[in-house]
Amino acid sequence: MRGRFITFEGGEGTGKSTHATLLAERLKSAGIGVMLTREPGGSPGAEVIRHVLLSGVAKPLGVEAEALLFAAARGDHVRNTIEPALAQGAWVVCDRFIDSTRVYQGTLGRLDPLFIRALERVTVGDLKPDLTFILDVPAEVGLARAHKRRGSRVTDRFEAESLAFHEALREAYRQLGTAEPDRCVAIDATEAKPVVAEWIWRTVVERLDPARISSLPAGAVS
Ligand code: T5A
Repeated sequence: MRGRFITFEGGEGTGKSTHATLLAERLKSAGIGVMLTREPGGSPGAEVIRHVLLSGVAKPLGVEAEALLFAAARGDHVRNTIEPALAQGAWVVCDRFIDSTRVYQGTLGRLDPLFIRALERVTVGDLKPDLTFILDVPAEVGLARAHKRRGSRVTDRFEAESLAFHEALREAYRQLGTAEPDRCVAIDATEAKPVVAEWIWRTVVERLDPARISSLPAGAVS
């Protein structure tokens, strides 16, 4: 049986990595095979492109070129990590995916939606997340969390954008969630981690019924 595909989206420091990791652990405890991965990155080729993008060296090339680089990384990630894992029956939990390009390069970068859709067609084809969590916190809260976690390390390419940019990002994610309610669930991530984790778990149980998978006879998930 093919696995399920869950993605985490939201602005900087909203808790995506934290909750993707907690969900992956909980699914494993429930007896489900899990692949925890991230974008940009998640495959050896895509991790190289991640470095180019987050260091900011590609910024002078323009937003269109950055979108092409995110797409190149995504294509490699889908082919070499996500698709093989789903085909083997694992559930894939991914920190960022297509919605990040839609919001950062599409809405905020003002790239033509037709161009963004064309990139999606080439990189992901028919692959769509079964469930997407959009973690929502005020921009200043997310940035403060990201800064605290980063410590003395250098701010990355997108963290360094203005507060107005991050507020617009939050609004763009809200609109995206409203536009696709069957796939996207917005989560108030200002609450304490255990509370947020429990909301996420309940949503997964309601929408994707992991108990049904883990109760299949051994060998049925492969
Ligand atoms: N990008 C990416 C694009 O522009 N286009 C694309 O197509 C793609 C795929 C990726 C960057 O690339 C851009 C978007 C990004 O700018 P990244 O380093 O992967 O860069 O950065 P982010 O994805 O933004 O990840 P962050 O690490 O900044 O944020 P997270 O993952 O949302 O936050 P997390 O979990 O690391 O938490 C941050 C801190 O807050 C604490 C955590 O313990 C941690 O210390 N925290 C909480 N504290 C209090 N209460 C809670 N509920 C908390 N939850 C977490």
